[in-house]
Amino acid sequence: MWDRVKGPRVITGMVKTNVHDHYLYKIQMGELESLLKALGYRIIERIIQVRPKTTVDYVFGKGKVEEIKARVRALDPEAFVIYNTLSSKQKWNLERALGVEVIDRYDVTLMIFREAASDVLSKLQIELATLEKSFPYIKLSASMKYKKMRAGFRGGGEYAYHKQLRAVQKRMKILKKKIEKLSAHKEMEILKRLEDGSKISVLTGYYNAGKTSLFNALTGFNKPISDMPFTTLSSKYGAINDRELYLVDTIGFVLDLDPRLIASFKINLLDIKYSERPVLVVDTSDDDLVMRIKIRESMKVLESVGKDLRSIVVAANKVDELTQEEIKRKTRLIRDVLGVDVPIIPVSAKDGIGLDDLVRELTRESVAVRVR
Ligand SMILES: Nc1nc2c(ncn2[C@@H]2O[C@H](COP(=O)(O)OP(=O)(O)OP(=O)(O)O)[C@@H](O)[C@H]2O)c(=O)[nH]1
Ligand SMILES: [Mg+2]
Repeated sequence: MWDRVKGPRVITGMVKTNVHDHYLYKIQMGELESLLKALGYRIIERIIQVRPKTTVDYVFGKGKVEEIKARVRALDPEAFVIYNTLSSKQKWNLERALGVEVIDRYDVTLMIFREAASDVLSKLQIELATLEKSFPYIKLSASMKYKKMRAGFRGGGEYAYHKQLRAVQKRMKILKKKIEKLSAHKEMEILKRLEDGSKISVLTGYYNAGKTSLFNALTGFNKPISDMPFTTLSSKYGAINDRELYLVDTIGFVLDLDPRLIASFKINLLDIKYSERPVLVVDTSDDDLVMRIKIRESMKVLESVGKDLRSIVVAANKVDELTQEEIKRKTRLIRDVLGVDVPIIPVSAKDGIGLDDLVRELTRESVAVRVR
């Protein structure tokens, strides 16, 4: 297991704004905590506040901030990690109030991405996303320091402040240019494959659904797989049936994927855009409710890049863990959540079940979109 027991300790927290939610928030917090564990952190406490709205200054209510401060004093964690998205002002205020670094879910996702990125393009995209995320905070903290310096009658602060900001802006501009260039090149490569008459099917789905395992089983590649979130960051093309079909292994989805992150990974989404029949890989070993939530989340991402849900093929993976009865029931559940009549192929990347059926479905001549 990747759960390193001795890592730095953190407290996690969330302001839960839906008073009627008794389940989803637990999955959301569980997901945040597995991302943290994957980074080697130990979760020593979880603090949830239920209130209809987050506060502009501290996310949490004033009283709760005092309570968190007491816990931070008692437990002395490395950081306080919150599920809600933090504005620069909230981060600044909370850090001053608690005396410890405060980060949000988006920061954690970026940290994971940074660890997993191995190719140039992913690295550039992550650096840009990180700078874009932290720029308002850098601006705020630089101006606060500058103000302090002015109060102390020490000159030169303004110059240093503007110099720092300009350097960050310049770097962002360079990164954007490089990404654009690589992106155009990548798009050309995709178009060339299509012109050559190949079909492209992208493997999409939640992280850990088994996309890479399926990709390996079908293409003969030996890409790394693991139960760590975001094992795969960059896309990889693999040909099958003498280049009749290209399978594409891609980055996994997460709950509440930050729109800024989707934007910075637009290039990866190009693969989905050009895929005639995207495969949605679903982990059937999950509980029903978790399956429902993950499928809905995946549908949101697919729709956000303009995919007609009726064009997808579902690979219901990990059926080696289910009985025949359960396979039937889970298939019905998937159909029910999707609300469209698409092929659902039970497969096991691990035991090689259903792989031929999946390839047959993907290489079939364009099927008229079926509507229920
Ligand atoms: N039992 C079972 N486990 C599987 C199967 N396919 C994948 N797994 C396991 O599921 C975990 C995730 O597999 P990956 O192939 O890395 O999943 P992924 O969707 O590529 O994950 P990311 O790259 O992180 O998005 C690993 O521990 C695999 O061993 C399967 O058919 N059956
Ligand atoms: Mg993968």
